[in-house]
Amino acid sequence: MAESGATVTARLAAIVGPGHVLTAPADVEPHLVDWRGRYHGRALAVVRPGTREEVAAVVRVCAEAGTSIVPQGGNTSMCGGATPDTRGDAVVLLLTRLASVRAVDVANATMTVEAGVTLAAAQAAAAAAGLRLPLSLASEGSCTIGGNLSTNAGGTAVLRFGNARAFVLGLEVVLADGRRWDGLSGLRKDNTGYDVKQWFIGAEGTLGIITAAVLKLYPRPSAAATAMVRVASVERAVALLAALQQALGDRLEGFELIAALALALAVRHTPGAVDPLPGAPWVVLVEACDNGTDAELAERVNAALATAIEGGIADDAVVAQTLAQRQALWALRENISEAQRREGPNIKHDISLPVSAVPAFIAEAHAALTAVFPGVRFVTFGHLGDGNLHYNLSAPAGADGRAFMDEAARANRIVHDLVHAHGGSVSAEHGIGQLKRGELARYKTATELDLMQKLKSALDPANLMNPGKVLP
Ligand code: FAD
Ligand code: 2HG
Ligand code: ZN
Repeated sequence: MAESGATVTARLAAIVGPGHVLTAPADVEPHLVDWRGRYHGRALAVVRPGTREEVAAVVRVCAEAGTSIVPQGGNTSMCGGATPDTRGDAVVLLLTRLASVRAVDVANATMTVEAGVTLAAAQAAAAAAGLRLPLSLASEGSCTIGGNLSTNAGGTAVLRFGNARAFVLGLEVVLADGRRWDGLSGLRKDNTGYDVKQWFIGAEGTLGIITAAVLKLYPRPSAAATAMVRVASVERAVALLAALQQALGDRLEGFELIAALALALAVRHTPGAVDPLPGAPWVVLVEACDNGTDAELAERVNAALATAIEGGIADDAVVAQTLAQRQALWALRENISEAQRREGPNIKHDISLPVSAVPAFIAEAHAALTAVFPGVRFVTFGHLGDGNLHYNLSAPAGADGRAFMDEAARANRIVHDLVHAHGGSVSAEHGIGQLKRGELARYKTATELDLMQKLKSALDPANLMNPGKVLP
């Protein structure tokens, strides 16, 4: 017979201490709603284990009681991945007390971090040891390593360093039955059979709980340069990417496209901000890093941009002269999500395409959406260097934003069918969560879905790990 909720919470309190089993509505509430405010769930309790042993013991109790578990880190998911459903019988497993950097191995250029360490804290720990963790997201002050790995997060330096997956050398996981797998290897080479850690990266908590990871670190560059470049069209932005890759090689770390409307929203909602290139239809934010001096790198970037302007690829550019100016340019880019949230609800599309297909996709999607939703506003921005756009839609000016959200399914169909037709993906970096399960059913092959389902059944036969997420 299933245990009562009260029995389960009492058993959990015996493991983590009563102060770490939250049931009071005011304590639980922030963990039941997602960052975008799209989903609102219920839960038996929010449980906050403080060690990997406690995580394992909590999972064992839940497995015995048939209680499902929703892992949560910083709760910054863009697709409701860390929000429980409305049944109210799951526990939210909050990992934020697993917050220690266990070790930094400078000679091996690795760090061992627990799942609840924020990305910003992990970056700071690497920097304190003279190294660099170049995974970078606007949410880095609150998102956690466990969440980053579980979503295989992307961000603004993927062009050079890859997604979160690329940083992982080892993983420590609590399995659905409560067993612990210690795979905290710091090896760059290890071909001893299946690469088990990969199963849990990007699994969004549906296969097990990540409790710690060994991450690859990089040397710290001594010079950085940031520029904002005005381009007349997306075609020109794509041409600029090729030109800067040719001119700067590996020094090019970030290449972010921003449409006029997205930039205007960021300017409006960023205190003290000014538009550096007023009237530009599109801008590109360029980030370059190198050894040597800032002045040498700035000269190289300036030369590359001058050539692009002379060649008619770009129209104008501002190159930051100081750290404060670099930060101001990046603040505009990083504040777009928050600015768009303040403007009201929006329909997000986190899509990726071959870079070469981006201009045609944008033209076709613009025409198709405008025909169905006259006046729809395109808040397009994203990581063009990776072919990843945040192709976000806001309601026409003056229209009811909530009513517009009711059109999400129709808008998604137009956008995602076009993405699929161009050989793209309907989730580039944010994952599936509960937002895109239906889309997965539509765009994945039956064979791929069957393999995913088989892995899920093998690792979580009772379907207790983050049920209702990812799999259709
Ligand atoms: P949560 O939101 O708490 O959880 C995310 C998923 O991982 C859920 O499915 C959850 O169940 C699971 N999970 C969490 N911890 C664990 C664990 N220890 N073990 C197993 N499963 C776990 N994303 C990008 O990729 N690129 C960006 O540039 C980017 N920018 C953002 C900017 C803003 C302003 C915001 C709000 C979000 C942004 N995101 C971005 C999305 C989000 O920050 C990332 O998905 C991030 O990786 C989530 O981390 P988190 O700790 O908040 O995870
Ligand atoms: C970013 O790149 C994030 O800023 C968020 O991935 C994108 O808000 C969004 O749609
Ligand atoms: Zn992004």
